[in-house]
Amino acid sequence: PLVASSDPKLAGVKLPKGFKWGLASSSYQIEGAANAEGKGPSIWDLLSHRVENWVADNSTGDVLASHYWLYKQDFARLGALGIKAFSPSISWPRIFPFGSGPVNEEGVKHYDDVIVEMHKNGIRPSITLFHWDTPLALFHAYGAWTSPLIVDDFFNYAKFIISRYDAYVDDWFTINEPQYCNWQYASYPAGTYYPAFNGTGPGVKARFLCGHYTLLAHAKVAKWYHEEFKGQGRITFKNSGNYYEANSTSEADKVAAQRNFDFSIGWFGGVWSDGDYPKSLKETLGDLLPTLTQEEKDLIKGSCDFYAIDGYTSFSAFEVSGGLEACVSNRTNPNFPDCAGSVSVAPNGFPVGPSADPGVNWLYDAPTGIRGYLNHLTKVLFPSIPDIVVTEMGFAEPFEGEMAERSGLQSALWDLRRADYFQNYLDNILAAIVYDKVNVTGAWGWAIFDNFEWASGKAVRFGLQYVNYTDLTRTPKASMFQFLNWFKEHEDTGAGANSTMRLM
Ligand code: PNW
Repeated sequence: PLVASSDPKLAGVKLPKGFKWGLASSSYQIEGAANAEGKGPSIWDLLSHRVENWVADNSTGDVLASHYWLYKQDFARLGALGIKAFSPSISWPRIFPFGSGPVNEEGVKHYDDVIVEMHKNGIRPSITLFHWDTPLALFHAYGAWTSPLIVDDFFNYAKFIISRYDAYVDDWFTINEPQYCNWQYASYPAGTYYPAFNGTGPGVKARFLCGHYTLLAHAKVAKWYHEEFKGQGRITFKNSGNYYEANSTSEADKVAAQRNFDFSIGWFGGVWSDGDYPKSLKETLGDLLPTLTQEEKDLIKGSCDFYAIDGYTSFSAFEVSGGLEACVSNRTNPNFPDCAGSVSVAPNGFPVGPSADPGVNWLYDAPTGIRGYLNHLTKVLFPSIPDIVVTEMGFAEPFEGEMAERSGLQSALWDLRRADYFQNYLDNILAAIVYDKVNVTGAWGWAIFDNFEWASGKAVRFGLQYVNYTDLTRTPKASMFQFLNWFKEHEDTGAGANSTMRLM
């Protein structure tokens, strides 16, 4: 390997048999072809085109890597590299240009062929149904995710896709990261993300309505999948969550760490307990948080077959300035409603990575954080989780300008920081499995190649392959080989008892 392992004792130690691994991305971030073959607009077409500075470099998803046109060569290359699983998302407005109503047959034919081509190249699909590209028509019609009407529109779309492709798909992810109903991401204020509503005070309500109907939409699809359709695969949603370590041993910092968990993954954690929202959310939000009926709680409870965590990095949590009490009693406090401070600094003195975003430094190369998180999630936060999959992990490079100064393409391909990130994250996932007995059954790298990084546009690159946005060539980076070599060393291919070395 290019980069040394963080734990030499893990050399040659095997993953559990059947461990699922591959690369991921999402429709709006890679497809391009934004107006092609009958696709309707999504909120991201509007935001990137019509709202000034929504995207830092003013780029749009119109062309990008043009995966919509180049998927055949993308899958041929993936297959040739030996990657056996890919997790894309399907664009809802390509299937239903108005969000509901008439089906766009050209879009359907496209995804038919995408699934066929993946299988032809030995690549197993795990598919996300919604990765933030809300059909614009639904936003205009009723405010999309802030309205109960979205539940049935999503349900109909999901039923259509799952009925058609279930036999060819391993895992269904209904929703990507419902946490972004409320969270701040990049330079936007909280809530401007896929609900595309923001605001403080009463505006917070829209963010929690968004979470509410997202969760109910997921749960309705999952119930149908299990009880009526009796699907052959597994279904869940992807959580956005980072690991929070209390910044000190003080009680206030410990409370802050727990509040950070509550307001991120805890918000949707009722799946693993009684179906309800956490007490801290109810107490702090009061009338801003919708109430779940007993029937709804029963629907939510148990609606995921496994836990999916997009766990990129670690944060230090600390008491918010002015104290918790003052913050929770003032709805216009900028820290409301979580009222817990956190900064993404590598908790144990790990190297600081380049910023992922022009507004917020959130992504640090803190590999032991993922081991701590996997333990905390399955042993402390949600002990009823049967197994856990890291559905996204990855590392961003500096911006184009900065990269050009560091000699452009050469440094982009020789991405040793990202290679180091994957080597050490994967080692720590393996350590969680073999040393701590956490039942981790899969890990996905983000991203298949450089893609549209939302508010950062094309300037922040997460790919294991470099995309030249002028001639659309793709080139594997050093991190791709590091990633592949890691799995070559640790995958249990079942080639006979003697080839399987176990640590304990
Ligand atoms: C995920 N954070 O978002 C999304 O699912 C992807 O679409 C995105 O490209 C990828 O991660 C990289 O950013 C996140 O601030 C964005 O902790 C921000 C955070 C986490 C996940």
